[in-house]
Amino acid sequence: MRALIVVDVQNDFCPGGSLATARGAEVAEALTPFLREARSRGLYPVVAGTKDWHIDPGDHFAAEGQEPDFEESWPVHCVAGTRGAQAHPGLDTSMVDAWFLKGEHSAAYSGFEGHLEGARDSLAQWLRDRGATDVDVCGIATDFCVRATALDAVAEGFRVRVISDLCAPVTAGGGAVAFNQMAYVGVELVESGDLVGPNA
Ligand code: VGL
Repeated sequence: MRALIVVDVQNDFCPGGSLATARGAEVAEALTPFLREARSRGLYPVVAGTKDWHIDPGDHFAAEGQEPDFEESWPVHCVAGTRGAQAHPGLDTSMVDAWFLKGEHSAAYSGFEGHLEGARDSLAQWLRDRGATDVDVCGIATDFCVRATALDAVAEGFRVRVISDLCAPVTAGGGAVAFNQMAYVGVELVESGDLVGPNA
């Protein structure tokens, strides 16, 4: 069975947010019809969403008065419970079965570092308990949390595809490098039209 992981489609990673990607809102808005079509075709019996969910993530946030380097230190973003941490309204959250939160007290790029909202279950266990052997990954940001989640999914033994047009990068160059790195470890790169289009 193949599950879908929707990575960090949150307001702060979309235009208007504190760590906006150029294509974040576009991805959120494209995900909703994709998910409706995919689920109506029975493609994804389970859909997991991840959220960056920071309380005090240490040096993941640039220190006050310091410039973030946008590699390891970042503007304040996705603070637990704030609007910036909420799912982007373009995403129909009724399509997501469970949310996994990550990064409360340190940087956490991979959804596999997270835990089920209100519980302790890991994403890997939750997926296996539901019979998932394969996962598709999409969301934000291609070059950080999507990449880390896809690489961990491979390491956890899942067969992994990334839906490239349903991902938004921090930088275009970083996104291209990330796709290469993912492909190198065996992630298959697909496009949403291959999965739900008229010729799918
Ligand atoms: C992310 C940078 C910092 C992401 C999270 O969701 O990809 N990127 N924190």
